[in-house]
Amino acid sequence: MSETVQDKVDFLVIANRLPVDRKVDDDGSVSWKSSPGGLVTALEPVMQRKGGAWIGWHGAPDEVVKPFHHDGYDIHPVPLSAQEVEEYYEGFSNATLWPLYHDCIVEPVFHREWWDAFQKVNKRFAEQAAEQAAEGATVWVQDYQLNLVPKYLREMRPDLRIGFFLHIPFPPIELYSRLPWREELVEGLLGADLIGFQTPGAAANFQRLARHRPGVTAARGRAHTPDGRTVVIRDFPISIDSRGFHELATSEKVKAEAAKLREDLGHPGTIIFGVDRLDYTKGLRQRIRAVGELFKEGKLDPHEVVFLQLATPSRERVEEYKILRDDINLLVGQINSKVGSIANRALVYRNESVPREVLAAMYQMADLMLVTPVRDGMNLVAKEYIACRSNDDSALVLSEFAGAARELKQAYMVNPYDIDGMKATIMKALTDSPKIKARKMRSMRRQVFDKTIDVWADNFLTELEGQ
Ligand code: GDG
Repeated sequence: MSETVQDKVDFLVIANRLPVDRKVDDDGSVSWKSSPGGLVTALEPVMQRKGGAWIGWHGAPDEVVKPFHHDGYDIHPVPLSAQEVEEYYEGFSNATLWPLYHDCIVEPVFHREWWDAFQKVNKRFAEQAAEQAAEGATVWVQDYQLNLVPKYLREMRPDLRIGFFLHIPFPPIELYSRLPWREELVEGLLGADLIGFQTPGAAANFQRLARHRPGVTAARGRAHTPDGRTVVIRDFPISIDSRGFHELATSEKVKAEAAKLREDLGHPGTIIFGVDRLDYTKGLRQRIRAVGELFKEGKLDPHEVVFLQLATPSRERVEEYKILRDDINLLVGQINSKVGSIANRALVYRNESVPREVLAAMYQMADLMLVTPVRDGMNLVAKEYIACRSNDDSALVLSEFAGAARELKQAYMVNPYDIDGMKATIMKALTDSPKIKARKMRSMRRQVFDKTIDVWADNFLTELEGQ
């Protein structure tokens, strides 16, 4: 395959961020490294097969970066000014849509300037795609930051097949209706041929909303638009590269890392683990409170049990995230000052991001995994734990408000708002017989190894291209 950027391509992915990170070497030379997430792993082979391109922001405000070829496909960086990052990304995407789509856990902020920037940037992404797409190409738009792209792109290039996948939940109509620009956003999505959601519930919420548009009829997963098009509305639960994670977690290097980590934690009999972006949707406050109380009440012994919570820094310039960071620091301090000792902390809290190998080691060594979001589109952490942890004497405590709860039915389910209920379930998960736990783990493993990220991508693209 040629190393130069192609004029037109048959397959395009549009996402807020590119799948690569810039690396500046000591001599000042610039190179790009794949940022290996599940999405990139799933889509790379498809793009290579079809000769595709990825359109997205490169991460540096006020900088224009030329298109380049990377690992078998083209990269088209979309420039954003510092003000656009503030208004389109931190503002409208992460302080308006993110809380609104997560059931208004925190109050969404509505600013007209943010909305203007959101439209402008979405148009820029659409224009870039319209330029790069060959006649009849397939374009796959990712996530809420690009909610308006399907409509803009359809107007520019009616010949394209346009798919949209929403990685986060879609709220009920009563909450969605608060949005001053609700009509425009629904229209935005209806520009697609296929709109994918994480769960049937999210798809149903959108279908109900679409039905309210003048001239639109929508039923049984299909919306018919006034311009005579049919839009398919369906759930496609996302997954992970299960085998990749499993191989990594069972490699000698990662096993050694796990042994070292366990030693660093003072060789506890039981390790409870949680890992999340530091986000108010992830239920960290409730989870830490529940485990803290179990320690304080003596139901968990800090000489025996350690709770390791990793919270990856996220969206640190958005106000609500600053508040959350301070709250969690305080809560952790309060718990550790009452239980355990300096040498023997009950709660080990790390507000940092770790390399993939270290994360795999943590999954591998965790006897009990806590995944307790108050709202989550899917939650990949739950699936990653199941793929990585090879010991059958293990348990996953999972929030019923995570999309993953629909598939990982054998998990110990909790309502994260019910602190007492969560405490009781954690104790049950720790004390159930090895036989019960093994049965649950095996059943969840079957699910996670059966329904992988490739299956997700194949299902979506087959539906989109087969129409
Ligand atoms: C959105 C939706 C949906 C976390 N800390 C580290 C690290 N991670 C990785 C995990 C996992 C990913 O980040 C987090 O994925 P989640 O699915 O849990 O959550 P969101 O970031 O909110 O993702 C969500 C997802 O999109 C996909 O559609 O499931 O519902 O909200 O992969 O492993 N990775 C490394 N170090 C860390 O410290 N290397």
